Amino acid sequence: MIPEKPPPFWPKISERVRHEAVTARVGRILGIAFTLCFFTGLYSHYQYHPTTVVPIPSLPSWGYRLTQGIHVITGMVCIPLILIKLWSVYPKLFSWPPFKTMLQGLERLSILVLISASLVELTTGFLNILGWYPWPWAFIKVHYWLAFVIIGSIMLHVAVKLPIIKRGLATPLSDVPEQDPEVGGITRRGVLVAGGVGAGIVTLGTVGQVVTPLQPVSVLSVRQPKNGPLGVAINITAKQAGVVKLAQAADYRFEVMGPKPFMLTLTELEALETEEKALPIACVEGWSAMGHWTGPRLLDLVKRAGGNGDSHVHVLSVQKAGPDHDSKIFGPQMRAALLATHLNGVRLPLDHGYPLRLIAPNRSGALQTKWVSRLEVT
Ligand SMILES: Nc1nc2c(c(=O)[nH]1)N[C@H]1C(S)=C(S)[C@@H](COP(=O)(O)O)O[C@H]1N2
Ligand SMILES: [Mo]
Repeated sequence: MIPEKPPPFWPKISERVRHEAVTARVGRILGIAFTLCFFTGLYSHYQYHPTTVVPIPSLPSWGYRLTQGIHVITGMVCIPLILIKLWSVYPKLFSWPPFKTMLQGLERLSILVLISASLVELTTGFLNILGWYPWPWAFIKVHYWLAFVIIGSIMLHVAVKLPIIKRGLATPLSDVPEQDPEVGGITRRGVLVAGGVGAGIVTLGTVGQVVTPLQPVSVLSVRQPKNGPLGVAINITAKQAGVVKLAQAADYRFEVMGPKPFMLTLTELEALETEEKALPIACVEGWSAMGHWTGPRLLDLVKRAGGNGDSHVHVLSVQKAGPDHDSKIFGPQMRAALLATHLNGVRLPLDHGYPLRLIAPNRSGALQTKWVSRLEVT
């Protein structure tokens, strides 16, 4: 008598449901998500390295909030999508011998580059959102250059596979078997639903960090945008930045260097003419929160120091080190910026940059320097 085999631990997946019609469709969504992620990423990179030829506009004020929200959400959605895509071609990845012709060998090599670069890009991007950098290399450089490697290998991949992609997209999904009756196990629809639910959870779980009314469902948001003093999140506290004493020092002076340099005490600073603006803080990590900021216009201070609307301003804080301890601003952003003393009608809390912080429209959060003590106008 033949002993009965125990049922398999994993559901058996029929080879027939790994169909090019499925791969092509998942690939199309992945391609759209990656392209959006790529261009919003390039824009974000430009925010940090703008040129005088094309200065960053100040309108719409929520521009960076939108583009960086899209960047982080599309990037996260790529994670479940790439897993389904890999599932749909999985046996092919391990087919043996690795190649029959030189050309085929090169093509498989390019796929290896594409997959590994994408997985590194997505996981490190995700860990960066968590504020965790467990590697020795410079995140931004690697994240930036890998994106080009990926976009290049995607274009190559699409060009090589174009006939199969066309055939796959032309095949109606209803023609693809749901399940191999001889094998049983998980159905094609089952895999797609699981993937769709995964992508949906990721989107809903993060979109609330940009679209604040959806914040309660955003269980995956690392920083809840409204969870902080005066309903605005904190990226780095005064304690973490090591400025608790410096920012509250009795001898604090605000210095403006330029053709006509001047210096103000805290009392003089607080007596300046002010303006109020509703502007978001939009962090590179994807969260953003709206605030009502009040303070003197940067341009007024620049003019008083002998500069004008075309001046470049280096904004420095009492914090002497750290990646975001200073920033540079010019063009429309500079002309629309405030040096805020108040947030939502209240004197700035220490963690939001007391006594003075830069806030400009359509600007990356990391460049909204807190604890400002000095401007250099050129
Ligand atoms: N001096 C200084 N300013 C800074 C930072 C910093 O590390 N040091 N972090 C920046 C970052 S990354 C963000 S997102 C915003 C967050 O501002 P908030 O903490 O008031 O929300 O502050 C910016 N200003
Ligand atoms: Mo940030």
